Amino acid sequence: MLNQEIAKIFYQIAQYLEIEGVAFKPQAYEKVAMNLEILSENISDIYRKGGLGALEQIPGIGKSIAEKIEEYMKTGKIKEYEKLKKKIPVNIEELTAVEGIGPKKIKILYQKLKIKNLKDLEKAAKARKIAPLFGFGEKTEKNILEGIEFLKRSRGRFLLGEILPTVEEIIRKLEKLKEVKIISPAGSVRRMKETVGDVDILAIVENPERIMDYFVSLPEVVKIWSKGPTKASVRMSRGFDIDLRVLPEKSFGSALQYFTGSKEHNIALRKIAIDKGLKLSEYGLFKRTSAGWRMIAGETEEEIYEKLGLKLIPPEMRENSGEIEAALAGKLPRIIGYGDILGDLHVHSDWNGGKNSIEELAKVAMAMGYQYIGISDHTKFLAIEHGLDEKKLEKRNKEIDRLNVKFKSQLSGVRGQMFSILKGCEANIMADGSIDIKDKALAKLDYVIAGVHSQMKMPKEKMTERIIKAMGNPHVDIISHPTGRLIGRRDEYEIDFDKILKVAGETGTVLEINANPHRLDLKDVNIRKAKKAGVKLVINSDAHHKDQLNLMEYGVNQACRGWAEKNDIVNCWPAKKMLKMLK
Ligand code: DGT
Ligand code: CA
Ligand code: CA
Repeated sequence: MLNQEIAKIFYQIAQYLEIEGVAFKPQAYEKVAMNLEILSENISDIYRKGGLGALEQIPGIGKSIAEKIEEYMKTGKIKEYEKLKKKIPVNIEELTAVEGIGPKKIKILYQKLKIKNLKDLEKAAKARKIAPLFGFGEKTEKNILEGIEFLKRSRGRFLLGEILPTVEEIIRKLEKLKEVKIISPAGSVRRMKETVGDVDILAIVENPERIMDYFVSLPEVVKIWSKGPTKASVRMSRGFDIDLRVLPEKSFGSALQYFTGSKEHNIALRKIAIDKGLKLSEYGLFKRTSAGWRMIAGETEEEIYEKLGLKLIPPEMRENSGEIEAALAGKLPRIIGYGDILGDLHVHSDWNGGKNSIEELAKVAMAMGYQYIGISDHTKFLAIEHGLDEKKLEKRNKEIDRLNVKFKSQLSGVRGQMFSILKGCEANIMADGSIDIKDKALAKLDYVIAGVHSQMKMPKEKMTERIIKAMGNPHVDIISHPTGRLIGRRDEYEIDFDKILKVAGETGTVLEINANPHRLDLKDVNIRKAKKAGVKLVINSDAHHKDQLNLMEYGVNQACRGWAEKNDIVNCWPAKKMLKMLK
C-alpha cells in the first residue's frame, strides 16, 4: 500500500520545511499526510483509474502535491524530498516521534551536538549534554528520556482508522466463501480501541485448510509468519499483522470472549467464575462434576456472561474499568449505536477551501439517513483554511437558505422525510480567549463551534482560562476537539479538564467528540468524566470532504468506549430539540 509510504514522506517534508522556516506549506503537507493515512482506497488505484485529476479530488491535495505523488509512483522518488534530506541529513521520522521534539529542537540538536537519530539523542540525553543547550534545560532532557521510553513501548501500534477499512474488506472477502459459517474480529479491533497492536479474527469454517490457503494468499498479504490448520499469522502491506483463528462451533462464544479481551477484563471475569466454582477459558465455561469438568456454556458470549450472572457487556466497554461491577448490579448503560446519529454539526465546505459544495455535502448526509447537516466553515483568523469574514459568512448563509428551500420542495411528498442544513461556523479561540469574528455575525447562525487552532503550547492555567473565556461567550455553543491531541503525534494541551467541565456545565456549552481517527478528542476517559458531570457532548466528523462524513463511525466507537447514551449526545436528538438545548 503506497498510501502509508507517501504519507510518511509528506510528514517528513513538512518537518524539513518547518526547520527551514517556510510558512504555511508544512501544515498543508501534514494535512495531506494525515488524510492519506486514513484513506480507505489505494492511491495507486485512484491514480490508475483517473490520473492526476483523480488525485486532486483527494481531501487536501492540490496540483503541486498531486504531481509529487505522480512523480513518486513513476520514479520511486520525490526530488524535493531528496534535496531536503541531503541538506539536513537527520532521521526526522525517528526524532519527531519523541514527544516534545519538533523541528526547531531538531535543528539545534543537529547544529550543536550533531544528533542525527534516536540513538544519538538517547546517548546525548543520558550523558546530560542536552540540558545545557539554550532553550532545553533539565526538564526537557528528562522529558526526552521519558519520551524515548514511551516510544519503545508504543512502537508498532496503528491507528484504528488506518486499519479498520482493510480489516472489514478482508472479512467481507472471507465471508463470501461458502465454507465460512461465522467470522468476527476480536481483540482491540472489536473493542474499537483507538490504536491497535495486531488484528485478531476468529471464524467457524467447514474446510479449514482451504480457508487458510485462501487467507495467506490474499493480495494484501506481504509475509506469512506462520500457517497451521487452525491458526495463520500474516503481515499486511499496510504494515500491520493479522492472526486468523479457526474454531469449533461449540466454543466459538468462549473463544470470541477470550480473544476480544481486554486481558484485564478477562482476568476479572475469570475470577468471578472461580468464585462460583467454575472454570472459564477460551474453550468454554466448565463446571466440576464427579466425572470431571463439564462444559456448561461456550457457543455464544451471551450464555457465558449470563451463567456468570451478568448481562452481555458490549466489547467497547470491556476494559475492566467498572463495567463488570455495573453489569453485576444490572446498571449497564445503554450505549449509543451508529444508527442513533441524526446529524453532523462539524463539516467544512468549499466556502472555506474544502473540496465539496454545501449541496454535495447535504446530499451525502441525506443518503446517510441524517436529518440535518451543520456547515461549520472556518472563520477569518485561519487564513490558510480560507476562513470566512463577516461578509462572506453572510453570503454563505444566503446560499444555505436557498438550498433549504430547494430541498424542501424536492422532499415534499416523501412521507416523514425531513432534512435541513444548519448554519454554523468553527471560529477560532484567540490566545486571550476572544473569538476571531464579531458577535453580530455569530448571532445570525444556528449554532457556533469554537476551537483552538493556534498557540497550543500555553501554561495550564492560561490555556484553561482561554477556553473558559470562550465558553463564556453567549454565542459559543460547542468547543471543538477540546484537548487538542493528535494521537501519537501531539499531546493534549495543558488544561485543567475538571475546571473546564464545571464551566461547560454552568454555561451550557457542549463539548465535541471529534471523530477524526487522528484526534478522537474527547477521548473515552474524558467522555465518561463529562457524562458524570452532566455535560452534553456532540459527535462530529470534522469532514473537509464528502468522503470524510463517514468518519463519524470512529467518534461513535469512542463514545461507546466512554459509555455514552443517547441522552448525552446532542446529535442523537432531532434538530428542534438539539437547537433548543444550544444557547
Ligand atoms: P493489541 O493487539 O495490543 O491492540 O491488543 P489486544 O487486546 O488485541 O491484545 P492481543 O492481540 O495481545 O490479544 C488478544 C486478546 O487475547 C486480548 O485482548 C485478551 C486475550 N489475551 C491475550 N493474552 C492474554 C493473557 O495472557 N491472559 C488473558 N486472560 N487474556 C489474554
Ligand atoms: Ca490484537
Ligand atoms: Ca493477537
